[in-house]
Amino acid sequence: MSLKKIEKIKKEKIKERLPKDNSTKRIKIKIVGIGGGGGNIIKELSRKLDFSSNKIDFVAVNTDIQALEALGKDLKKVSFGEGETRGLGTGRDIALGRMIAEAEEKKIKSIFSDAKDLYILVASLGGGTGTGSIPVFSKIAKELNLTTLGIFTLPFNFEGKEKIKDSQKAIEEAKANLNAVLTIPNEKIFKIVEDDVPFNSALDIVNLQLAKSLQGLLNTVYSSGLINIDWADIKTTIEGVDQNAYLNTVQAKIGGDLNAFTMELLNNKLVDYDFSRSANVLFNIEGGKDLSMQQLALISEKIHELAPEARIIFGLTQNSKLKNEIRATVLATGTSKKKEKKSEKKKKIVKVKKEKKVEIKKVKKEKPKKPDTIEEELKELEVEINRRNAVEIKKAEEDARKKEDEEDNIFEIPAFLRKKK
Ligand SMILES: Nc1nc2c(ncn2[C@@H]2O[C@H](COP(=O)(O)OP(=O)(O)OP(=O)(O)O)[C@@H](O)[C@H]2O)c(=O)[nH]1
Ligand SMILES: [Mg+2]
Repeated sequence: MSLKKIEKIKKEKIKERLPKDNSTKRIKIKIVGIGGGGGNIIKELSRKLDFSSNKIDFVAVNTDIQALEALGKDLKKVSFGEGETRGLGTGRDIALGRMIAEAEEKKIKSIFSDAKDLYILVASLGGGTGTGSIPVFSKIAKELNLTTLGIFTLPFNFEGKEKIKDSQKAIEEAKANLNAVLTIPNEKIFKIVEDDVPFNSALDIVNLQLAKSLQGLLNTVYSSGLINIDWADIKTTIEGVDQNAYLNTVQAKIGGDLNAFTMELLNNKLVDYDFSRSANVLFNIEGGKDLSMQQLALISEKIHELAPEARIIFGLTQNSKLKNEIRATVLATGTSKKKEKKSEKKKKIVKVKKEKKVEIKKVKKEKPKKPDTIEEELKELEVEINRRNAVEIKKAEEDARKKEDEEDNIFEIPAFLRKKK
């Protein structure tokens, strides 16, 4: 066989291995920045991420026209509630922000009308526009059956407890209508920088870190890997409702301590998330030609050890730009069911105990005394019957709890052993 022919066969073989419909290239994403902080973050993202090939659309939404203009010409902008705020922002009025978003339903629907695969909502909470709008955006996204990821920052502690509470409330409401939500308390910045860092630089560091992680995630879908992660994998990871999310990207020189590298990957200090309770973990490793399966296996084992309940999806991508370096990205979501069940059970027990305490107090109040009349004697008899009923109810509840525990134990046994039992 001639050399030319061998080359031709080689090329055909490589072609065969690539995804036929080129599906990884067709994923369309829109990132919507809401309010001042949301706009700043997507500006940082648009600088970092490649959107020249129309893969990612950015749009900034605000009630503050000056803030929108400060984002430059390249970002698409939508102004909200000009009639109400005269383009000056809500002045941290959450109720006003919400009212405006509700009145701008048409504009929100039009932002969502371009049939993207994934819509990412980004806002810094604590002000009026972002905090008031995210529950409205989320509700409309759910009605339109879109796949969504929320990325929200919480205010610094020094901005006041009230603001943090209002922001958390808005996140809870939005989360019920989004697939997954990544929460970054701005306060966590102090875990990675000195306390005396200027306010604006602190915000920039948070924004930059977030941009890096999102870049890592999008790299995993946009480049076809040796072991390929595609849109379906990401969709599986974020699908569901009311889930917390975790995202991180780290890069290091090859030959270093891979264990420490993995620990850093799984410990993004800015994100509010309990990794050990992950239900889904997706991770991708990028590296040069010398990327090995062993590295993949080691990271995978560590993830399994730290998040034993998680379903793990992994990918391996060769990236010729990474010379002597390795980069890993992880996206995790959810709360593993088993632990959730246990915590729910705990809550139930606390509730039953509380009810019991009230019952006991009631019974104690009814001190026995000698009946004078037949009516009083009958009343006493009734109390006695009720007391017995309470004892019977308590016993029935205890039996039910025991049964529940037994059932739980059965589920801890793997399926094939359960059958035997
Ligand atoms: N991480 C991060 N947080 C920011 C940024 N800008 C503001 N924040 C935080 O977000 C909170 C809300 O500020 P804005 O985003 O300006 O508020 P808004 O949604 O525009 O609302 P109003 O201006 O009150 O209508 C602030 O209290 C800060 O904690 C930013 O660029 N990055
Ligand atoms: Mg503002």
